[in-house]
Amino acid sequence: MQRIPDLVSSPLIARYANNPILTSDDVPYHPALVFNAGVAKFQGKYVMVFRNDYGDAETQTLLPTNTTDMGLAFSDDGIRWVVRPEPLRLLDGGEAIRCYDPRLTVMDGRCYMCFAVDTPHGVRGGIAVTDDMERFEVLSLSVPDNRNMVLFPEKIRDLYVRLERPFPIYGRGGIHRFDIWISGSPDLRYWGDSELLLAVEAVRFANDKLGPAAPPIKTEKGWLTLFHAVDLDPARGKNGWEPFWKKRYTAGIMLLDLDDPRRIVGRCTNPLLVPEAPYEKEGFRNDVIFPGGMILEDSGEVKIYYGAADTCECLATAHVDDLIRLCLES
Ligand code: BMA
Repeated sequence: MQRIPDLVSSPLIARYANNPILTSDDVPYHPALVFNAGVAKFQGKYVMVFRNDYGDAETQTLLPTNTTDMGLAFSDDGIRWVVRPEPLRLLDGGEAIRCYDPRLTVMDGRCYMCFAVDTPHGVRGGIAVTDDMERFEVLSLSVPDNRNMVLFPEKIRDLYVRLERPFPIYGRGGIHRFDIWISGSPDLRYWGDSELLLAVEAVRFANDKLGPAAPPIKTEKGWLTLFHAVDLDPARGKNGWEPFWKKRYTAGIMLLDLDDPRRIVGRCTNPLLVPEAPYEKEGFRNDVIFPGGMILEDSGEVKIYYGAADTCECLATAHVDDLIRLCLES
């Protein structure tokens, strides 16, 4: 495996000065970790669904049962959040052990949520829809192992489109070599026409796996699309709360063709955001940036929401024109 050298964030992106924007202290039911949120503008407010993991931050331990659920928060400015007193109820019964890593897409006035579901028979990718952020109807669950699904905010050539990240262990030689795929559906329930979109070996700051990040946003030049990229370095050893953690998660950015998102129009060859701030470098898992939400404001500002160190939720901003230029010129 090729070791990836030190990386730096693009100068075109700025971290919000008062990061993190959401931590476990903001959540009334006391999770130990709050991270990997999906964010959207819905019914006149910013809405956020975030991941909660339970345990004890003082002793740096999680509950042995790996207890995880998702919480809900609302905001008027996308920065200061009011958290709902109870976590969401999504899948009760069946094989679901836990649901996590939500991504939100507003389409035709409804809010869709993609999420991962752990089951005893593998990880499934779920898609649910809500009209009130309280009752969710689950529309589909993939076969295992699949996750990191994100929905485009409109149909393209009459089909709904999603990005996803299956985990083909057997077919990739028994090691982590996981890529981003794209699929279409007439109804958000039956998915097909699946194709490889971006392979891990094409990204020079990854040597392990890739995954879709926030749902793409529409721009004049194409679908602006974030992804996460993972590199592994066996020398990393003890890192974070666990006995060892050898991965680093960075964020990359690309532009997909508006009429045919299976075509990459441009991609920045360097990462957009790399763990550098203390809240990204140290936490439950050190050196993790995991974007799950991206909002294009009328001013041209793009808000990027990301989980930092699997511990808290953060915000970074950039101008949409700069992000497009990064994709087209590097
Ligand atoms: C991935 C997912 C994310 C997590 C990341 C870093 O595989 O489990 O939820 O943020 O690892 O630990």
